[in-house]
Amino acid sequence: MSGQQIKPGKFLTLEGTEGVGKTTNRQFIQDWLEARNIPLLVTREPGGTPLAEEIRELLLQKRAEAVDATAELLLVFAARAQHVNTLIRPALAAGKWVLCDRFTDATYAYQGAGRGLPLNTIEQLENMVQGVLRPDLTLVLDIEVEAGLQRAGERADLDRFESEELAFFQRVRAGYHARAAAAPERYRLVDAGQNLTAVQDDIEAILEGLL
Ligand code: T5A
Repeated sequence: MSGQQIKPGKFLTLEGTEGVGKTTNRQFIQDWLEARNIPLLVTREPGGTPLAEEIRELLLQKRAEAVDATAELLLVFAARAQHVNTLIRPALAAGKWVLCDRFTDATYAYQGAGRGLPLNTIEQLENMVQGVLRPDLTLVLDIEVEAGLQRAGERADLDRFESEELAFFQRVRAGYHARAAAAPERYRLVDAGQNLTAVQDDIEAILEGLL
């Protein structure tokens, strides 16, 4: 089942480093698509189902014990397997569009570029968990790492990822750039350092192109 691609709906993902504005713009995209009567599931990773949300808590919680990078990777994909097979795939098969706040590109960026795990290991897990399922379009919101962290830091207590050092997020950002450059047909880079109106004008132009 996991190898099958039954996908009348479109699968859109939102990516970027910390505080780049994914949540803010996810709402904008949701409103834009719903105003055009597109049946839509909005979800996020890690998470999206009760079990996957519990795994999200495990991943984000700050803890005294150092978290092994491979353990982190496997938790991310355990959550994703549940999410893909019980929520995303059925929604796409029913003709809905799916808008997901982060997906496997985040794993390549955070666990791959950020933590330094081999990209081919991530690819193997991606194939195992998703079969041939890949997003149709990925918006990478891009901003200087420091500016994004400042936006995120203004809000709440920092989680385990947000507490990483600057160099980690610079590797993550470079990881996103590399993914986008390698497959320009699937990725759209949006300058998220602009004011919100300008960011959303850019996103709207991309969505119009998609329709
Ligand atoms: N993770 C995830 C992995 O390591 N591997 C994986 O495979 C996956 C899927 C949680 C963590 O999980 C890790 C990566 C993450 O560290 P998350 O909750 O999606 O993932 O990540 P966060 O980046 O922490 O999400 P946030 O909700 O903190 O940030 P957002 O959604 O990017 O930012 P948002 O929209 O809340 O905006 C932040 C602030 O900036 C303002 C907003 O109003 C808000 O106050 N803002 C702007 N201000 C000025 N101009 C603009 N253009 C603005 N846009 C937003």
